[in-house]
Amino acid sequence: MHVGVLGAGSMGSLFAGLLAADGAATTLLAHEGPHVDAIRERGLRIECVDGSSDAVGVEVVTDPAAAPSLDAALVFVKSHATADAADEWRGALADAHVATLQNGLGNAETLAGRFESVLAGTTSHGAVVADPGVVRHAGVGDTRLGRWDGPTDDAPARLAATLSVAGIDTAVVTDPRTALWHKVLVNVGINASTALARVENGALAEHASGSRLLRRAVAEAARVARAEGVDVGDPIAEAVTVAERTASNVSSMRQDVEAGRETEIEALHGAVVARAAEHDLPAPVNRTLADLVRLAQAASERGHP
Ligand code: KPL
Repeated sequence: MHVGVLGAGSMGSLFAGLLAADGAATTLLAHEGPHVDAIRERGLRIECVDGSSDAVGVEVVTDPAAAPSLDAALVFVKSHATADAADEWRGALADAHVATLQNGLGNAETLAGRFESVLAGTTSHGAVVADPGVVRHAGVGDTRLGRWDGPTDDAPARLAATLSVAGIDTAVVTDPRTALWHKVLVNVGINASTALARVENGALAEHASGSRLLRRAVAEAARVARAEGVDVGDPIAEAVTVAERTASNVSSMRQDVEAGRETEIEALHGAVVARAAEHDLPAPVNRTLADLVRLAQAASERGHP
């Protein structure tokens, strides 16, 4: 199975590196930049969770017209870039099973409007691009994926097997929408608060104020998920467990705010607030967190730390 990985951010780099290290046919589809230059020159260095590190050769393609024929594509661009990336790489992805493992709501719908075969799921691995050409695997997590749209076939099972063999344990789920909501509820509990307070994930489990924020944001968003018919289980316990398990992680939203990049706020709290309005539900905590992140993002885009 030839797998394309769309997006050379932390998670795209990690997945492409682990697949390539396992010998799987892998192509990273990305934009030019210092990270891609370094991968071409020196390979991709993966700093593993056990402290070891290895450089692996990864094929990188930056020109959509030069992309090889792909059996599957893992979409890892930031959620706000999904539509543009899908349009840009449409030809390369047209015959592939296109799988989103991105954060947030709405990515699978965006892809399903463009491709025949769409899979969706979640991953809770922690990763960070530590330097150009270097990805640090900050924490081992779970990956789940299942069929979102298209024919019922063994594509999810085949992609899950390819990932699992490469050390990315992946389970096939029959209801990726529920898996996505579970991850969204964890993310709304952790991402905005850690980005705004500039703390590591564990602070939300350790400090009473962090814990209150997490609980309120998750409880509010969970009411929206339930209004959409999703069985969310005990989302507060789940978010607290993830905050504890990823205690030393710098959340992806904090990484984005600190790097002056656009965050995934619209696909997380923004989407929760919009869907809450559709169900006539209040969402003041998520609305406030969203506005604060938008403000922080706007300031950091203008160069104010
Ligand atoms: O997914 C994450 C993120 O940072 O986006 C969590 C689970 C919060 C881990 O950092």
